[in-house]
Amino acid sequence: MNLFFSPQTKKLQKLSWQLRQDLIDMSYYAGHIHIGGSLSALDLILSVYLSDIFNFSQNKRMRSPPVVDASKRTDDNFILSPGHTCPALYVVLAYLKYFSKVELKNYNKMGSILQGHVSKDVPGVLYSSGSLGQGLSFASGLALADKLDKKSRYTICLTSDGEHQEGQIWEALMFANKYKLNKLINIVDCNKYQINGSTQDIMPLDDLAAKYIHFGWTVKEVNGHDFNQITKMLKLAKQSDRPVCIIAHTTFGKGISFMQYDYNFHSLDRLTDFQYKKAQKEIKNHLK
Ligand SMILES: Cc1ncc(C[n+]2csc(CCOP(=O)(O)OP(=O)(O)O)c2C)c(N)n1
Repeated sequence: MNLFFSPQTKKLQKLSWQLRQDLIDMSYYAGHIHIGGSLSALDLILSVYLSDIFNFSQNKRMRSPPVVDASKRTDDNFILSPGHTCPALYVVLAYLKYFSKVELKNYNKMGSILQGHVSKDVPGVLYSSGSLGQGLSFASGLALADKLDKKSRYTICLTSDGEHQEGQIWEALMFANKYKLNKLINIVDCNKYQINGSTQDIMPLDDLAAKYIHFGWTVKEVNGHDFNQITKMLKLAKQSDRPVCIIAHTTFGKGISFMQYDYNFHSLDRLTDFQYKKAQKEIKNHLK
């Protein structure tokens, strides 16, 4: 057990619970939402954006519109491949003031910029998705372009375990290996569940680390809710001479007792009053 928590780790831990509260509010006020995977992915996205390991300084303020011209962008790239877990990205971007936090309560409602799958119409988002398995290919293309342009930018992609059932993921692995895309980091949110069951029952990934190693990638494994571990691995990932896969072992529905390990919470239409109060109480206990 690691008993040392740096001030930065403590800050991220507190923020993680505060943003979990935002996700729960969205699940109560907003439209249909994919919550199980959003709660598992949150700490990974938080670490990418708020650990000062990567550069996301250019587009931070609402008053400066995001720079979309690739030749002028200086920020690192973040690609969310499983587009249905966009609520986790949106609460982080709202915290960083890419857009107003008020918008979160309109999530997935008619007319809102925040629709149910990630969209590059949202300030700070580079890639729209919903069809699983494609984000890593897009990220590999960005990483190759930066390599050819001799840019020092990193491309961080977040993929889910369920989407590793898509063949295109394995094409991207070969491509990234062929072009030695050492500034490409794929974080796999291994929460072990998907839309209608456990990943193990539906299509087992077996030894995912061994598979990535055979495809020529550097592989690290972490507890995907331990900020010390995640940030340490992200720092190490920047030193690799190959593409890096960080297999993050996460908890589906992390933090809300009745959602954890229950694939029925892959998505939901709205939390009931009882569920909302229970979830709020559980989060408050962590913020005391
Ligand atoms: C190509 C494609 N096939 C099927 C779907 C339908 N689908 C949406 S989410 C999902 C489960 C994906 O697994 P995972 O991302 O691990 O789910 P989570 O952990 O968020 O529950 C599926 C099959 C899709 N969006 N795209």
